[in-house]
Amino acid sequence: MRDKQVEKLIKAEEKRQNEGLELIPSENYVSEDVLKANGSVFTNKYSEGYPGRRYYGGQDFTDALERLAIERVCKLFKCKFANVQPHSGAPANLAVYFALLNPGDVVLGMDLSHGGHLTHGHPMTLPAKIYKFVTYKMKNPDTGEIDYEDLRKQALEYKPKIILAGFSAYSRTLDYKKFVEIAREVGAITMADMAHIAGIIAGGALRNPFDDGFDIITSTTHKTLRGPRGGIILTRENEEIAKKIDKAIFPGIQGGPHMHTIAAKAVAFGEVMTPKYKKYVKQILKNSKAMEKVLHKNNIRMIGGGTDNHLILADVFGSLGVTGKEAQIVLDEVGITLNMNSIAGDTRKPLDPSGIRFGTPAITTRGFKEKECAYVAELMIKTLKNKDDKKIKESIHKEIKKLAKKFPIPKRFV
Ligand code: DSN
Repeated sequence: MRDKQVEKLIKAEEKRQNEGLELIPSENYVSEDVLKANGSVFTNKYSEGYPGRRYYGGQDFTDALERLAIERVCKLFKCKFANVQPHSGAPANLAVYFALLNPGDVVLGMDLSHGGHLTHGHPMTLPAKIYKFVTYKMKNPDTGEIDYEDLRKQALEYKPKIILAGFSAYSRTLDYKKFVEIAREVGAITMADMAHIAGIIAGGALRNPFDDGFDIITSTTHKTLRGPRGGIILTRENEEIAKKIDKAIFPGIQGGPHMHTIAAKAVAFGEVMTPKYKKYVKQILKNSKAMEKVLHKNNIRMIGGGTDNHLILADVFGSLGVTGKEAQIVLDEVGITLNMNSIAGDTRKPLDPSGIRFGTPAITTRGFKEKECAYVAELMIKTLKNKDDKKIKESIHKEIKKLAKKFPIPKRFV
């Protein structure tokens, strides 16, 4: 690379990723092929519109590429329609709202402090300025069960146009059938934001909301799907909804699609179709169970009482007297990256909350099995219990580096 300043930063980031362990549950490593497609000459191309109806010339190969990505993702999720143009998860969600709602219409989604996402109605977001968001919560944060009775009550009271299932910090299983039943009762459309677990669903290890009758799924493509940073919107079977969503993406909220990202999405979807990927997602779940077991053994409180998916939300302040921010910093020092996170009913502020959120997608990509994951959980707890002991932290850092070296980040998945 001729730009030495940027090259130096890329190399430094590469070293950080190689030598540390990535436990942020929304991060992962992509294959060399995904990187190659993402850095391909499709970067140079403008393609406003959709296959067969573009506004610029020179679309000899973009149409075939976008059709391929659509065909693959529809096959993976068993749906009829897909829009593969969203630049990421937030525009994907915004586009669904824009497509289906009028200003002031109601969306019923999961409360942020109970695991929902900013784009599900946080007051500082654009959608929250335009539409009305009401929220449902867990009945009991120690079991993670959603309060479906209250969800129904709110649905009957507020008559939402969209009922939204989905999360970024929830570790249990949602009862999609119940969502659909309630939505049908009040005439709402069902939307599942599956950004965190889309890959696990596509790989067959978690239930697909479409199998229970959900209308729409949105997702990012870079988490468990192990693709480029991007988004998708899937529609199970309703063509009218799919057409509205296409219009909402372009020209509604986006201009030219990023065809290089769509190329990388197509490659990632191809990788997700392989038997190897199915094994990978099963192992993600086994690995988070192994970490859960260690936390249980050490009496660390987990929100939801444990995990059914790839992530764990632990109340480190309540259990160890270490705040989420302190935990994030001290774990970073020993080479483990994760993120501080608010927990349900948190009395602390979001920038120094009570919890940490971590997960297994990235370390599973590296080849970690239950044994290594349990060991990492032990090392995490040891670090937190000895957060001011330089010597112990140094020895843990050495262990982490050793593990990272033993399990290099793979470049090929197929
Ligand atoms: N930032 C992503 C996450 O970490 O969950 C979702 O927005």
